[in-house]
Amino acid sequence: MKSGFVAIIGKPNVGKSTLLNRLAGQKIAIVSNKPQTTRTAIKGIINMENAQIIFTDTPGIHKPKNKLGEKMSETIDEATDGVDLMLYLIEATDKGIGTANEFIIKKIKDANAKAILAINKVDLVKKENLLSLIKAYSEAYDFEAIIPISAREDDGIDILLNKIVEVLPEGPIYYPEDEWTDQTERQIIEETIREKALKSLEDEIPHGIAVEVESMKKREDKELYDIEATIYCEKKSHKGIIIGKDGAVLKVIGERAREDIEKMLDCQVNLQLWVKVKEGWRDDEKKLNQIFKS
Ligand SMILES: Nc1nc2c(ncn2[C@@H]2O[C@H](COP(=O)(O)OP(=O)(O)OP(=O)(O)O)[C@@H](O)[C@H]2O)c(=O)[nH]1
Ligand SMILES: [Mg+2]
Repeated sequence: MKSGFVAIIGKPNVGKSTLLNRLAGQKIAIVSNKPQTTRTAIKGIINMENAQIIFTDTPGIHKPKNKLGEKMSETIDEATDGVDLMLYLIEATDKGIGTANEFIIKKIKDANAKAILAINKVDLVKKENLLSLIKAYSEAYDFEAIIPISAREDDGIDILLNKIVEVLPEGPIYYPEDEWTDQTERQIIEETIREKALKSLEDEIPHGIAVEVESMKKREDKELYDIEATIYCEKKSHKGIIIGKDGAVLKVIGERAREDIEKMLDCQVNLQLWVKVKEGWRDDEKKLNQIFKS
């Protein structure tokens, strides 16, 4: 039996959460085309015949601009501390290593950790374009393997998974087999709503959004959950945009979120969304502690 802890790390938007979901064969972490989608460390546990792997999806590594960013950085440090393996993700479209990835390589070097490099989004480039990237990275660190993949198109994932199992040590089963994440139902619902908001909004608004489930109750007379949640934003002008003309934008966010939540709970859902302004929450310790459960 092989087992161990694997941290998925890399720059924002490279496809870490998409990869976690693909490896697990189910949606665990939210995904969007906006950088800094993931804010906390999210575990995804997968059980194979001969292995249990505990993956942790982490926020994209970037220079913090506020307390939220600082918390995200701390989260990455905690999530990578003492893991058996770093699964380091870069994009196939990169032209070279670049300063942000040099910083990440230094982190891996300092931790003296085992690391596999996965070059994601190979669906966007010709295979021969990968050669120079592979050369540059193999000179930068002694990776256990460098594996081109497409998390979205399900290319190279089996090869990657086999390599991960190969590298992991012999070990016990750490989690019961029916446990697949460390997120609570409430957190998954909050993240689902945030994902739909990210997909419906542009510019700087998505970065300033936080979601909180206020109440969640199952009706006694009916197979139905009543869920109330608040979307926090940072400015009054943002509130108007999130709600949209005649409530149109909020309606779409709510409908899309409700569909996903119904699938997860396997039950009908009545979802009520509110939008509130909380200026500067990204520098507000109390709000951040709520998100980061500390
Ligand atoms: N073309 C292509 N796009 C991909 C692939 N994997 C992920 N994406 C897209 O890349 C974007 C970012 O994906 P995420 O999984 O949210 O990236 P992330 O690294 O978790 O991002 P952060 O949480 O912000 O750090 C999304 O639009 C994905 O659909 C891939 O293999 N090919
Ligand atoms: Mg992510």
